[in-house]
Amino acid sequence: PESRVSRLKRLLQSKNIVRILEAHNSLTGLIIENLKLTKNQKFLEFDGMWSSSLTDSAIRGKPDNQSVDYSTRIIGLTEILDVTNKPVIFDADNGGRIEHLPYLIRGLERAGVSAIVIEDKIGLKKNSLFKNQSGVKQDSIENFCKKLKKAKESKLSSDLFIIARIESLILGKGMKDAIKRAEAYSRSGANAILIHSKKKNSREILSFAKKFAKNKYYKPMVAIPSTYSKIYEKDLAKNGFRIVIYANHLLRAAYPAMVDAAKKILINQRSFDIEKKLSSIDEVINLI
Ligand code: SPV
Ligand code: MG
Repeated sequence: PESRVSRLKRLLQSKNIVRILEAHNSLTGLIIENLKLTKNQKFLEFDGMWSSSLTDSAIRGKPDNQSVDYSTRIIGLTEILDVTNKPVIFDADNGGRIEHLPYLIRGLERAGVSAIVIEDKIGLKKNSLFKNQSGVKQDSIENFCKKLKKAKESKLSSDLFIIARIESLILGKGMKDAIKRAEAYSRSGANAILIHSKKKNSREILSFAKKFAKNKYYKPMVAIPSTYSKIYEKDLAKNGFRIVIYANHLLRAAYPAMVDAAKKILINQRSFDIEKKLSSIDEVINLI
């Protein structure tokens, strides 16, 4: 676990931008661990995994509102860690109550997580990509900074990253508020700043990046381009983003494929018709 904790920091020292993909179970962890390609003589792979509250909830058929508790998520995470070596960034929602935070941080650190993302929302959690954000509240800057400091004090390893996630743009609080928070969170010890946006294009996120890159308290920035997915990694990197998280894509790829297979078996009342679209049994056996 200790060497895995340090791996993200080492990757950030050696790469322009660190490429992270969502893993919601051991099988998806193995895909991320093993997939290696070359394109135009360039070697390509994912650098690590995102443990997403959304997909961890979805695979359990529950809403992304912390109905799935941390203990359950850590059991799933441990299964992924059992069969992989790449670093993991854990989506900790708002980190829960400040009094409980040290135990969450220590538990995740002991498991081998490299970075923990804590977001500045309070109250019943709603996924940030939901259209209707009514009733969602943002924490005060003062309170959230206390949380960040507590998280920082609780960890043992200096290499474990505490990433502060700003929801100002999601909640319509504006760019000024986002920058003010980024500066405050950075000063409170966040190792990186995740600025979230659900705009269809990257204008908003790049406008934030341009401003924060010039700030005296600049820290590496993290992007989750789920809605503004046209942006290339190189353009994120150019603007000061050091980590890109593809937060839900393996689940979104698997779900329609599974529904389609189930439908075809039902319609044809046999499975022969979908054989061509399936992995062979051999492929599955050899994978594990
Ligand atoms: C997640 O993957 O659970 C995230 C990213 O927190 S988002 O769904 O965009 O809020
Ligand atoms: Mg989440």
